[in-house]
Amino acid sequence: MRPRSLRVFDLHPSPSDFEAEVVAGLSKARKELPCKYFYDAEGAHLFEAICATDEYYLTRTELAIFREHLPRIAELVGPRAVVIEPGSGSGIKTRLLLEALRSPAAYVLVDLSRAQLLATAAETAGTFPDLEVLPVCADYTQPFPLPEPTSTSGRRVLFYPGSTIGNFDRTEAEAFLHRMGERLGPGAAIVLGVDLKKDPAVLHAAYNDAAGVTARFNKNLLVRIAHTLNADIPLDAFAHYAFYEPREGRIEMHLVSLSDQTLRVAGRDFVFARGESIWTESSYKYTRAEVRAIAGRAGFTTLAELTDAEEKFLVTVLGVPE
Ligand code: AVI
Repeated sequence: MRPRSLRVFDLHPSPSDFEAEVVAGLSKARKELPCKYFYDAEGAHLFEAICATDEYYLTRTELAIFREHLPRIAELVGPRAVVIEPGSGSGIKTRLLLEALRSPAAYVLVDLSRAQLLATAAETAGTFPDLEVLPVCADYTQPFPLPEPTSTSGRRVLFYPGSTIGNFDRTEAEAFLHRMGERLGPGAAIVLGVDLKKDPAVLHAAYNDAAGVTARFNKNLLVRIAHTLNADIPLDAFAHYAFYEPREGRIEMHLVSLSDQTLRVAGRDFVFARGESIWTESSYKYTRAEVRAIAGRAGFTTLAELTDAEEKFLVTVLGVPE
């Protein structure tokens, strides 16, 4: 059967958003950059490489949970589901979910990177010819349209794996879940992957892999700024620095300036003292009880909590009460 043609919903996120957010972030007293900008083509490739490192247990642990528990998830979700995935996500996890569900009606994928979005959409449409694939090019942290499938459909299911929720701070994570619950409506579900709190040494290693892939991923943000915003940034003048902060329950990732230096970015000068950092990402870790509590406050009931034997990672299925 021939795949259907793709209906693309394009909100035209513009390059000037990137420039404005980089300038705003570097202008702060404590410099920071939004982690959503890691994922240009090279960043997406480096992230895939991180997922394959021995130290970054998150991806393979979550995949193993999915492989073991997908029949249960499919039963909870029911037939003719509309699967909505914010962010590019790992193709493997989405494919496993779509294969496990009973006659899913549609797949709505939302991503900032148009090229990546269209490539994933075309690939999914080729693999699942009966599925309506509805790509939305937008920043999903902002309001975006939720296209309706043309055929009759069942539950709306937000698929948010990979502990991407951890890249929001705790207040933002709760607000995001709350907003999504309201958008999706009564009866909808969320399949959410969350990294759990554990031995800090294990967490530390996951963000400081021996081969230096995470360091390259972090520094790639500077490469992107250099290319896109016409800046001259000496990469060896910054160090990758990631550590676990147990009181906040988060990994903090920084780029630390190794000298006094001034960077000219988008026609402006940004002065760095030696040792000054740009905070590039937080990855919050949760206990099972914290996930349940945040989900409850956001208006969800917990339908299932699925973990690996060592409780490294949690996949929770949440429902919006009817
Ligand atoms: C996408 N996100 C959940 C990853 C994380 O673990 O926070 C991104 C990442 N950063 C460093 N390594 C992986």
